[in-house]
Amino acid sequence: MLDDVCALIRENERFVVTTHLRPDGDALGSQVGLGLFLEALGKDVLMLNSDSPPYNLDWLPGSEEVEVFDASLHQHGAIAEADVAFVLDTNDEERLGHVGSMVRKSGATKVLVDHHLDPERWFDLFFVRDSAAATGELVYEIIEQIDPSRINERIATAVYTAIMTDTGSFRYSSVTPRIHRIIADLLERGEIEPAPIHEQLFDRKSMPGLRLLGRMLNRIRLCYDGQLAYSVVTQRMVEDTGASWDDKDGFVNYVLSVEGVKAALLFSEANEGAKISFRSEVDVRVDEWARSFGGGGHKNASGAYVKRPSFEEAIEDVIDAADRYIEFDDPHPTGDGLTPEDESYLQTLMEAKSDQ
Ligand SMILES: [Mn+2]
Repeated sequence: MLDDVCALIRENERFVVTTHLRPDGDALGSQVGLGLFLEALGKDVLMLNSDSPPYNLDWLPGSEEVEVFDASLHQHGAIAEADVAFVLDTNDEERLGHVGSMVRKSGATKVLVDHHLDPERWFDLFFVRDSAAATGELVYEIIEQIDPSRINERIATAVYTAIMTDTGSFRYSSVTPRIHRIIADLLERGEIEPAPIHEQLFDRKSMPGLRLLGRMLNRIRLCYDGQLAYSVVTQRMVEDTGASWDDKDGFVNYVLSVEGVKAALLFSEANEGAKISFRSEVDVRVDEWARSFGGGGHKNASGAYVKRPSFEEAIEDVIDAADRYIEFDDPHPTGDGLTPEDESYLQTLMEAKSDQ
């Protein structure tokens, strides 16, 4: 697999590198890291996406080279003439937007570099490992095998960003000593520092986004004896605060951070039903639960889009199914009065009302 990918890179000249819609840090970092590396080897490279980079990644050096698909002659030509097309961080044609069908139909050798389960079968070559912490880890392995001395400041920053964002700043269960050795190598060879990268990514929040966060925090509910928490982002909340839907990225982690909570959900109001983020602590799985509602993802981080006549029905159905997929501990024996969980539950209910 890795050997085959490296042989393809050595033997070919024209490359297209693409990634998924609404690219996140791993998607864009992996794409730019691999794209710049190929350029450093003297290859002809087109980095092409259906979506432009989100505002929290627009600073990433090299991202200005990523073209947004516009159906131009030059882009059609580059795809038609490409020897190799790399698809990164998604294994699903639809998640590539308009670029997907063009790449799939092209005569290029199609290579999937990814860490998600159940890839579609239309690729010619698979460099896939679902235990990889990030697609960026796999990109590093390609670079490492071919010529790690090419790692410069821009390549290091891109691959660092990929791995850091997909590991929740190096804290998920996917983080191994090997990941830290990779990061050490990137810091050394690229002569980069972590602090400015973290500042660019995490310390540029907008006021409307923070107000939306406040509303969301007010609406956290606990159930299953305080072991499951959920909250909502509604159309109305987004409009009232002047935030954008992108601002809710990462909100679900606050819901999971409540003490005693094993699994957390964030429901975002959609036209028919809800978009749902599932998160869980290390020894609890949410992927099967998400899959049972037509979604998917990783063990501790999944998503689904549940269609129902109303937002509330979607919430109810998903919450009701929780104990089929999660083993909750027996409820603590309760004495007189409310448990702390009940009290905070009532508190949030009251606050939510007065906050309407
Ligand atoms: Mn990823």
